[in-house]
Amino acid sequence: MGRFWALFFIVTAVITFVVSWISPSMGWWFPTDGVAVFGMAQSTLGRKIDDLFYLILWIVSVTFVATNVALGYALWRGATIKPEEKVWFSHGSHSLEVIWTIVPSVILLFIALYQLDVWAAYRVRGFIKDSDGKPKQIVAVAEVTARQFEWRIRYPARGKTLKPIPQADDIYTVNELHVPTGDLVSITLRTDDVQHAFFVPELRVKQDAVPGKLIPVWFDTLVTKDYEMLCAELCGWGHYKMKAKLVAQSTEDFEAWKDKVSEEQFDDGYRKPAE
Ligand SMILES: [Cu+2]
Repeated sequence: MGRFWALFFIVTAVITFVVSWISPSMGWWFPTDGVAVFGMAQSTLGRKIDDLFYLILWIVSVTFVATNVALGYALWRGATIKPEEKVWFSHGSHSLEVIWTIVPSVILLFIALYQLDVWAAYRVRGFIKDSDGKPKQIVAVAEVTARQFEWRIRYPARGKTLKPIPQADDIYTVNELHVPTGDLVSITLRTDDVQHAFFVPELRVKQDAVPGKLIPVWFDTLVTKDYEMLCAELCGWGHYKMKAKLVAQSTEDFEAWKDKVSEEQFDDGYRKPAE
């Protein structure tokens, strides 16, 4: 019976390892572009975040294999030991304790320092640079207001910039955020009631909407398509209804779409009678 349990735990570890390593390419992990074996996010910053995730996957894989080989060896040795064999007891090892305290500390400290640049680019304006080293221009496209249970979006009229206070010619949509592909765009995130969270999984963008706060969130999109836009905070009974759409389109299509919505919104229904 001892051999059965030894094998059981060894096989479990092998399956866990294999599943973890094929997950990214099978789409069981994060949604990706599906191109490479290790698929990537569809935004520049998202790709940097993915690099961090893959680095951590490497580190935990090496640790997992090392500890599980030792565990498997101990289990198998214990299961196959002959009755006449002398058992060996350990009462702890000071050097081992020191090693497995220092090594994880160094690894954690390394990750903490290594991710600082990505964190800064994600959170601090001016940390995203152009190819010539200048801070990249961020285009404020819209104000996104979460409420139970929908997203209300306010855009400035064509040729105008987004103002903190609603303007007479602003354009409004519900559950559909349009952005121009390729541009580094920002939204101002707010909430009308409880705490919500703006989440676009394919872009690796996630930000809580906190009552009383205006929070800028910036991201770019590498592909022209519709992305899933979700609420990632259990905000009430209708939380599931906050599944919306982020439409990334070419700048011309974006402007044309704005014109169309503006025309519909300000149409007073009056039609000149035919002569
Ligand atoms: Cu919500």
